[in-house]
Amino acid sequence: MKIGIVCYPTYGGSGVVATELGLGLADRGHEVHFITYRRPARLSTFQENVYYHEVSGEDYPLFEYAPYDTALTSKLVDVVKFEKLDILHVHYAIPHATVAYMAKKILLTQGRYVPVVTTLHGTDITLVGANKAFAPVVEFSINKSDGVTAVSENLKQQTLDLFNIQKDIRVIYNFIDFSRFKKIDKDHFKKAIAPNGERILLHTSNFRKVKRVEDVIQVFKRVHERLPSKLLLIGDGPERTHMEELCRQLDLCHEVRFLGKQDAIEELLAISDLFIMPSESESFGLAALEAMACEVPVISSDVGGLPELNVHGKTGYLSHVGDVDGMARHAIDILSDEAVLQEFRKNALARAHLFDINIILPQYEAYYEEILSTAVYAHEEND
Ligand code: GMT
Repeated sequence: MKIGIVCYPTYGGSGVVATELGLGLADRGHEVHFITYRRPARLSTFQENVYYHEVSGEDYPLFEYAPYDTALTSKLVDVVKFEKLDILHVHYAIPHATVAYMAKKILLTQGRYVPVVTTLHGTDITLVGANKAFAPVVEFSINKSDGVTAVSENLKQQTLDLFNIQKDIRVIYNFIDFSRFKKIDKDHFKKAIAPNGERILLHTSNFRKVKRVEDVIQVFKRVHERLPSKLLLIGDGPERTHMEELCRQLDLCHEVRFLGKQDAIEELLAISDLFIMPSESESFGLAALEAMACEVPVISSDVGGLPELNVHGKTGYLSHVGDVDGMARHAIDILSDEAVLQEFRKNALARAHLFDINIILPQYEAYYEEILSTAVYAHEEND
C-alpha cells in the first residue's frame, strides 16, 4: 500500500506513535509518505520506502497567523495525486481530520478518491477537542472520516460521550518496539546517579498541567523520607520552572535531577526502579508502556486508559488523581522489598508484551484493508 501519514512531528505521544507506525509499515514493505511541517526526529536517516514532504506556508504581512491548515490541505492534494497514495492516515483530530476532509473533497472534484483514517490520541478529544472553540468542527470531521481509531476503550467511550458520533470507532492500542525498549545493562550509569544504591524513580512528560508533575515530586518526597532514593525528571514544558521552585522549597534539589528532553529514554529506564504517572487525564499512557517494556513497574492515576495498561497490584498500582499519600504508600511497598520489586518487574514486562508492535501493527494494516475494500461504496455514500 501507499500510505500518507500526517502528524505533529514534536515530542508528543501522537507524533511518536505516528512515526513508529510509519517506520514499521515501511519495514513491512509499504511505501510511507510523511507529510508534516518539520521532519520527525526519527526520520533523520535514509530509510527504504520512507518519504518526507515538508509543509511550508507562505508568510504575508496580512497574516497575523499563517494559514497552516490551508498549506497542509494543498500539500495533501499534491502528494496524494502525484505519489498516487491509496490511503491517508491522520493522527490527532485537530486540525488533521478537518484538513484531510477538505483535501478529499478537492481531490474528488478532480476525479480522485482517497479514504481517510483518523486516529484519536487523547487531548484532541478530552481537552482541546471538547472545547467549544473546536467541538463542532471536530465532531464533523470525525464523522466524515472513512475510518476512526482510538488508542483505548476509554478514549472511544469519552469520544462517544462528548460528541454525536455516527461512525464506528475501532480501538487500536499504542504499541512498543522491543528491539529498542528492553532492559539493558547500564550499571555504570546507575552508579553515577545513585552511588549508594539508592532506588531510582522516573517520570517523563511534556510538563503540561495535565501531567501533574507536582504530584510526582510530592510522592517522591514521601518515598525519600522512608527510603534512600533519587528522582529523574525527563522532558520539558510550561510547568518545569514551577517544579524546580517546588524542589527548592522542599529542599530536594540534591535528590532530584531535571534532565530535559532526552532521546535515549530507554537508557534512563534501564537504570530505573519505578515510573510515576499521576496524570489528570491520559488516554493510554505510552510513556508508561515504554517503562513496562524496560521492566519498570508503574505507579499511576486511575484515569482514562491507564487501567487498560497498568494492572493494579501486578504491574504497579492505580490511585485516584491527587492521592499522593496512596501513591507514595504503594511506591514504598514495591521499593522496600527486592523480591516484590522483581515480581512487579516481571509482571510489567509480561503485560507490555501484549502491546508488541508485531501484534498491533497488523491491526492497522487489516483496518486499512477493510477501509479500502469499502472505499468505492464510501465514495458514493459519504458525502
Ligand atoms: O499529552 C501527551 O502525552 C501528548 C499526547 C499527544 O497527543 O501527543 O499524548 C496522547 O497520545 C499518546 C499516544 O496515543 C497517549 O499514549 C497519551 O496517553 C495521550 N495523552 C493524553 O491523553 C494526555
